[in-house]
Amino acid sequence: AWTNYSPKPFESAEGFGKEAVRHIETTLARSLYNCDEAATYAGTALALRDRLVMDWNKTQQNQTFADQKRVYYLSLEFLMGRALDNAMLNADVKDMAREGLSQLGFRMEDIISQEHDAALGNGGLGRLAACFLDSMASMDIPAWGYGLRYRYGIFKQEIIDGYQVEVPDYWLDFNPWEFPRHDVSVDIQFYGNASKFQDETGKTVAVWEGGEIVNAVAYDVPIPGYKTATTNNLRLWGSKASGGEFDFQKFNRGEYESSVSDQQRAETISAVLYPNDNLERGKELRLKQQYFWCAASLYDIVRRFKKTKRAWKDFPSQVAIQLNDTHPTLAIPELQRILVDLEGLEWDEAWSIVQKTFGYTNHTVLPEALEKWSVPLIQHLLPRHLQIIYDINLNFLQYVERNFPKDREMLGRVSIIEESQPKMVRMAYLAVIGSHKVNGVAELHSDLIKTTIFKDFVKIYGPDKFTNVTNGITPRRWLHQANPRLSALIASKLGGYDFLKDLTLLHKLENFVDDKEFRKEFAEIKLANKERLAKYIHETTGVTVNPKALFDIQVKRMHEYKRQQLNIFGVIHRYLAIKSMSPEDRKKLAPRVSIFGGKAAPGYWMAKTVIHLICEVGRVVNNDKDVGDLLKVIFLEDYNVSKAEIICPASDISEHISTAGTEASGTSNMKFVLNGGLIIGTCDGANIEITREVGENNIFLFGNLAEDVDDLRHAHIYQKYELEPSLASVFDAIKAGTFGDAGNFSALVNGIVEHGDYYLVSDDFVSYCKTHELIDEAYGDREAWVTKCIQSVARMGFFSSDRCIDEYAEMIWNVEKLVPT
Ligand code: 26Q
Repeated sequence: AWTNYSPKPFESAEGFGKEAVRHIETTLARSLYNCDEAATYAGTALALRDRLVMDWNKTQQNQTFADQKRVYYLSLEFLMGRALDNAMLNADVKDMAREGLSQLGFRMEDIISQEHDAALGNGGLGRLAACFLDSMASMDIPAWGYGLRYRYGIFKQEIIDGYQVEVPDYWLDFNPWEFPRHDVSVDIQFYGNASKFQDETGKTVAVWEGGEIVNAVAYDVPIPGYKTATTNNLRLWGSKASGGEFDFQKFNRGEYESSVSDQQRAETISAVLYPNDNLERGKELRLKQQYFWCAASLYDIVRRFKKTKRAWKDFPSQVAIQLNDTHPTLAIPELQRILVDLEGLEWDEAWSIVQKTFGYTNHTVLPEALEKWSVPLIQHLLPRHLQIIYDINLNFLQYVERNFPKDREMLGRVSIIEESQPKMVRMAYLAVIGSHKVNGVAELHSDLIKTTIFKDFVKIYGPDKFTNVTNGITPRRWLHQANPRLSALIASKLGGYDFLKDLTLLHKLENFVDDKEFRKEFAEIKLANKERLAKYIHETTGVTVNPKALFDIQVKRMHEYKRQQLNIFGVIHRYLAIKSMSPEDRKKLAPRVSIFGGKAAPGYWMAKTVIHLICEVGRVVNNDKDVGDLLKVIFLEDYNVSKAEIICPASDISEHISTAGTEASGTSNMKFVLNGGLIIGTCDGANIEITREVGENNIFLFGNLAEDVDDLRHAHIYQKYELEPSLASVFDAIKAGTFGDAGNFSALVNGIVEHGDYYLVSDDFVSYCKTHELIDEAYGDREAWVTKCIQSVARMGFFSSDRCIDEYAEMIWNVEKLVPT
């Protein structure tokens, strides 16, 4: 427990400073005379790391000897952001370190910002995995994350002449947070042939031979919990050629080039994160990444289990594996293969172990995001796994046939194999069949998967296999770290920082909603956070924005379903309104800053078009003398975790405006409200539950409901309809070249006017604009506004990722805490 947890190896600012200096002089071999911020960051990180490592070793030793169940969270993405600030706060030594750094002549903020984000993820799914790691460690849950050690994380985004340009993110130059474990390595097989034969006893056995071998090397990252000694492990696999640097035999035969190219081919597997968010694109390398990581992780997990000398039937009482989306689904046939082919278990016994071990989290209902791999590709790369998948399917379909003899159609619908040309393996179905629980990530989403993509499976398995775990965020990073002043204000009223470990305690803030001093301080903090963002905007874009204006922010991956286009059309509508006003009327208007940020997948042309439109509108509006402070339009380059930490505390309104039924949950909605901002949003994902918590008066909802989306889409195709005049005038302005060459945007406009408006922008446009007028009005009554914000913060307790982890631990993993001793 924290109470008998003694901080070592340093206990004072001076002690910390000495440790940092020692590392700068010895570990880095740098003279203090040319010690810059980069070297100081390194020294600080290494000093902190020393104390982290002590707790880490102890935790791992404890977990090994405790002989209780562990959770393994398999995710191809961990969007960690920076580690230093988080590690200092979790160990509760930030103030000490700040003092130590200032004695050395440095400012804490400058040192923290030296660190490169660990950007091993695309967006929501990857950040969720990072929040879960923080919560599991903070709650003393014995858990490991398993992922890939990408040499290049998500690309860096530059905006050049209003267009996105992708720049590689080489982040491993200096990474003090990872520990290479060259002694922990696994050979992973690809390609080759699978065959079956009868052994002496007449039993059928399968062998997988030949092909190529790639070596997986473990890199471990410590995950400290908040105010606990528990420090869990994140194990990332790097790929390298099997048998060392390069093939010496080839080298000696003079085949130098081909031995180097073998090595490069192996290293390619963990070279780069696929930059698609919510889009499935079947490339062989992606499938190789998936198998490489699943196989290495399972080998590791099984090896650890075998050391306990327990019977195989105990495996599910020692191991819970959570699949973060379908990306790790190959772990299911891989565990079956290990148990049957390598360990000699009977098929049925093995399969029962497999099903009890896995849980599967679904993050999407978008058809284009549902993972499918072609049968010929799997046959080529993983011939034995294809056999196993076919056997799993056969058993499953026989079971369905026995139980639903009258529904012949069902067999084709639920088969893991889609009978297309070529045949495809439906990974989501395999994940459902191989798991004991399937969960969605918000109530609406969990209901939707039961009535759409997994409808037949609810009939087959019954409704209890399907459940909901509404997403959450870690209050340590997203309140305490991103908004230290608000965190301190809350602590001053609640009598300490306990709320950071039990976020429901925030409800006590309601007692202070009429407290004048508290309200004033709350409003001042928001303004200070807006000033910090305004400064950042000025430094990075050159545009001056008024911190007193209403900050309206939409930051998230660029995607048509998230509807940044709806937002920018609304901004154009506002611009046209301002232009047509008399100077007197303009004086009555509330000034606004519309802020956008987010990356588009490199091949997603429509998303890039929306970025370009936002930039062009910004260029025109920000330079229009008629407009002045009334409207500014900003596109912030390279949105990532560390930028989110500056952006989220600075919003008055944030936009979560996906077409109803398309956003599984959303998690930035939670970050913005927790930081004292309000939401404009559709009835989608977690917005619905946020509304239930904060109250309808504290959120600005608009737009059509999920249940009406099908009919509306149908109407667009089969009925003639008139474009709303307000949206028509926005399109007229675009077509007139107001924002540069109209041809640049014709596909965007035509998608709505001529091609069915799939995301229903035109259906929601009028209510969207009306709702923004309500927001202007509400913001005019600043006292009432502050009340809404405070009430909202007070009611956000539900959205802590600690609550999610409790639910997973209880309903899905059946795992107990292991409190450090
Ligand atoms: C799949 C195949 C090949 C290449 C890439 C992919 C791929 C990669 C990333 C598919 C999907 C993703 C990411 C999905 C994602 O981030 N989903 C979001 O998950 C959040 C956490 O649950 C939710 O809050 C969001 O609503 C959901 O969009």
